[in-house]
Amino acid sequence: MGAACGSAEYPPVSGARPSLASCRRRCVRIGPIQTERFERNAMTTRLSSEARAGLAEVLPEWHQVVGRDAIQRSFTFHDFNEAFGFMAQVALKAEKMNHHPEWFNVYNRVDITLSTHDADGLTQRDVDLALAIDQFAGDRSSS
Ligand code: HBI
Repeated sequence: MGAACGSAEYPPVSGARPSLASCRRRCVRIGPIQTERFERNAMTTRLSSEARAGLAEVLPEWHQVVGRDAIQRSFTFHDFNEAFGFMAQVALKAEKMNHHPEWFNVYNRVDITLSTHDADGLTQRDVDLALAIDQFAGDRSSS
């Protein structure tokens, strides 16, 4: 079955979405508690096996951490200034998302591990943050 507004599925299954009108009707009827629950589910529902199968394509530079449900990528910049500028961008984005990286920096190197602690594993939030991080790194970094 497709994801209804307020369902545990995140992201909703494409092609099987309810109409916007029916979604609005439900949300109006159920109210903000349901919306909050949807947000909570998005944060704490671990990635499905289908989503995991697509990870290598969506995030080719990220690797699965051995022995842990987390992904990791290392970045190398020209110097500390560039590495720290990148970290500042990531920090602002992370704070906005209320989703924070585990990271290590020495001089021009930044190692980032992503996992959702509240879910004890990978969620869509990690994928979203990893995509944003890749954009910040752009061509400035080699892996
Ligand atoms: N960051 N990576 C990550 N995982 C979390 O579960 C998380 C977070 N930042 C804030 C956050 N959770 C809050 O919801 C509180 O649990 C601190």
